[in-house]
This record gives sequence, structure tokens and C-alpha cells, in this order.
Amino acid sequence: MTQLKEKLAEKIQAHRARTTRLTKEFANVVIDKVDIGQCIGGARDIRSLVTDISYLDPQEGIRFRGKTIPETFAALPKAAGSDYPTVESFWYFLLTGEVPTPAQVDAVVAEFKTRQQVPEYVFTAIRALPRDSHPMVMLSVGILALQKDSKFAAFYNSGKFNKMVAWETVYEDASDIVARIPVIAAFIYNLKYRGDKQNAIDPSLDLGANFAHMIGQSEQYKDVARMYFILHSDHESGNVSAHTTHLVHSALSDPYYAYSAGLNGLAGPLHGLANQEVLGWIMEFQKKLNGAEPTKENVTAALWDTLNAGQVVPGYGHAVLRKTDPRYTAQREFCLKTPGLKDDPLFKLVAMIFETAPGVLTEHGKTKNPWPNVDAQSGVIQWYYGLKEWDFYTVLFGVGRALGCMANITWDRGLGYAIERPKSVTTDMLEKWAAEG
Ligand code: NMX
Ligand code: MLT
Repeated sequence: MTQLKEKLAEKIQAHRARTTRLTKEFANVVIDKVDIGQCIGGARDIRSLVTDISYLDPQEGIRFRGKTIPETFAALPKAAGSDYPTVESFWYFLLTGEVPTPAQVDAVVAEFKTRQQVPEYVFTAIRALPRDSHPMVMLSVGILALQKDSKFAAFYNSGKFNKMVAWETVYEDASDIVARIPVIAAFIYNLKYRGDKQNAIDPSLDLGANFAHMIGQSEQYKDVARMYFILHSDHESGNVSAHTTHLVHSALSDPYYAYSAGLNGLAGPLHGLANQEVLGWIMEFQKKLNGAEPTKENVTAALWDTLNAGQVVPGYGHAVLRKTDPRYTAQREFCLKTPGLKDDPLFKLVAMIFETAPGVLTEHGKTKNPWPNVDAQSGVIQWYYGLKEWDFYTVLFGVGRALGCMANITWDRGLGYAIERPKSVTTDMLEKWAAEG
């Protein structure tokens, strides 16, 4: 057993008593009530999921294992020669809730090396798709193609399935997915946008750095990849990708089925695809300017055009957040401290939208949160480093989101969470309850 798996076994064992006590002694304690608005309106704000991996406060934003984004970046051991932690150190932290020592990080980096080889049939399956398939389709197919080697599915079918240790095989699949997904993503990028020029894995590099290397990116992009994957990892349990992954796995579908489904949810324009939509919106806007300088006036007019056409302004609003997303702020700060990027015309335009859109959205009066989310800022960084194919951006999100989704379902199995099956009602019933007041 690796050090990380041993530590996780310890943590899960210790935590089980807490979950058992809550379900045995306090199952009837009421923590929320449901109204008709929530029933029709996407179960918004209903407290009905539990996770200790991250928590989203509407005012403050995300905390990973109790730490804000700046606290997380400050606490974790850094990649050699970098101000940013490795994705591997973050994975250790998400899974265990403990900040790893440099030696523990090295052990995870070494463990991922043994897991990251992707079988050829995965690439064959992706190659068989039409080349103009969306990269998220390719990613979802790639993850699903790996299913045949699921250790969880093999354990389930072995006749020796045992609920107490089933998490161990989820951990194995989850770790394989996290180690392999950047390699699959790089393959897709190279296949679609670099004329199939495939760079081999560099076994001396950590996960983020190796992704940069595999897509032929610069030295500086290594930190972009590390930062990006960590920032996009987790956003508590109710978001579409995490919730889908949890729901599918709750039927004891293995992590490959579960995360492929989660990625399909991430591909929606109201969720992860919004980062692609933001770049699309900006490019359309620039095309209409026809060489003229962007100004607050023409940005305002373009925002109103979008709203008056009945469309959403991508990258703005959130189901839970009621302030600027700290993931937006972290990326903005990265831009501001990176020479060249802070003076980049696209960054300046994004900054101008930030100054303008909240006022326009407030005046429009519909959205409960006029502030930017993570997607409003992420594309400009990719663009600056030459990753200009914006339909790929959600794939990057999907690589990062694997960390949170896989940590969550490892714990789901560790704590033996039940199959998820909310109750539905009919409109007649709602009308009857409405009439009764
Ligand atoms: N532009 C225009 N209208 C908006 C926006 C926006 N950015 N955000 C919300 N609204 C509208 C929304 O469509 C709804 O209208 P209607 O009553 O006609 O259905 C109304 O405001 C109330 O919606 P909210 O309760 O504020 O938002 P909700 O929780 O339903 O949805 C989002 C949250 C994130 C789906 C929504 O804000 C949105 O569509 N934003 C743009 C897309 C986006 O950036 N998504 C990325 C989210 C983050 N991520 O990475 O997943
Ligand atoms: C996410 O990162 O999942 C998004 O911000 C959406 C959400 O939290 O609902």
C-alpha cells in the first residue's frame, strides 16, 4: 500500500464512526425544508448532500479542506523552481485533508508515473471519432473507453465484494483517472490542433509540467497548468459535474462510468462550457468593433445586445456565489503579476468587462449574482500562452475537475453512502399543496 493510501485508510476509518453516529442517533434531525420554488427551480440551496472535500460560502467562495485559495497555495509544497504547488500535492491534500511533506508529494509524483500510461485502444477509440467532434466528446469517450480495466468493477464482479474495503478499488481507479486524464487531454489537443504531433510523456515531470510539455507549451505554461487544474478541481458537491459523478457512482457504477457522465454535464454552456463561450463572446464583440478600440460604452452596448437577445452573459452569475468568484480573482492576480499578460489587449478587455458587466446585469435585474465566475477570466490566460482553440478550454476544466470528483467518490465509498434517489411529485400535488397554503 502506498503512503497516501495508508493515510487515507486511517482517515476513512476514523471518519466512519462520525457518519455512523449521525445516521444511527440523529437521522431525524431536520436541517432544511423544501418549498415549491426549489422543487421546480433546480433544487437550489436545499441542503441534501454531504462532502468534506470543499465548501462553498456564497460570500467568501470556495474553501478546499477548510482553506481559502490563497491559503491553499501558500500551504502546499511547491513544484521545484516554482511558486505554485504541484497537482500531486493538492491531490494528497484533497484526499486526506493534510498538507503533505515534500517527501509525501514525491511519493505521489512517483505513484502517478506508474499509472499515467494510457492504453493504445483509448487513442484508437478517440481517433475513430470524426475529427470535428467536440473535444469534450473525445475526453468523455476516452475516459469511458478505460472502463474495461476498472478495478472497482472487477472487485464487484469477483464474488468477493465487500463494502468495507470497496473504497480501495475506487481509490485505484480514481488515481488512474487523475494520472491519465492529462495525457488523454494532451492527445486530443495534439490530434485536433497540432496535426497529430504527439509529444511522449516526460517521466521526469510532475503532472502539470508534463501536460505543458505534451502539448508543446512553454516553461511558463507549467505553472499555468498547475494553477488551472487546482483552481478548477472542486466546488462542493452540488455543481452539475460533481453531482452527476456522485449520483452515477451511487448506483455502484465504477469511476469511469461516473466521471464520463460528469464530463458530459461539464460540457453544458451553463456550466464548464461557459469558459469557451466567454472567448466566443469576446471574439464576436471584437469582430463587430471592426478595428475600433474597445471602450466602456461599446462594451456596455454589446452586453445589452446579448441580454436583449435573450442570452446569458457567459462568465457572470452563479447558483450559489453572491460575490466575485475567488477563482476569478486568483487568475486575475496571476495576470496582473505576469509581465506581458497584464498589458495584453485581451486581458484589458476582460478587465473592462469586469468593470462594466456587474452594473449592466444589476440594471437588467434578473440575475441574483451580477459578479464574474471562474470562467470569465480563465480563457484569456490560455489565449495569451498561445492556446487559442477555445473549444478546448472545457477539456482543461475537465482535467482539473477530475481531482475533486475522484476525491469525492473515493470518500463516498469509504463512508458507504447510499444510492441517491430523491422523491418526485406531480404538478397536481404541488397545486393541491399550493391551494392549502
Ligand atoms: N446573464 C444573463 N442572465 C443571467 C445571467 C447572466 N450571466 N445569470 C443569470 N441570469 C438570469 C437567469 O437566466 C435567470 O433568468 P430567468 O428567470 O429568465 O430564467 C435569472 O437571471 C435568475 O437566475 P439566477 O438565479 O441568478 O441564476 P441560476 O442559479 O439559475 O444560474 C448560472 C446560475 C451560472 C447558470 C447563470 O448565472 C448563468 O447562466 N451564467 C452564465 C453562464 C455561466 O457563466 N456559467 C458558468 C458557471 C460557472 N461554471 O463554471 O460552471
Ligand atoms: C463549478 O465550479 O462547478 C461552477 O462554479 C458551478 C457551480 O458551483 O455550481
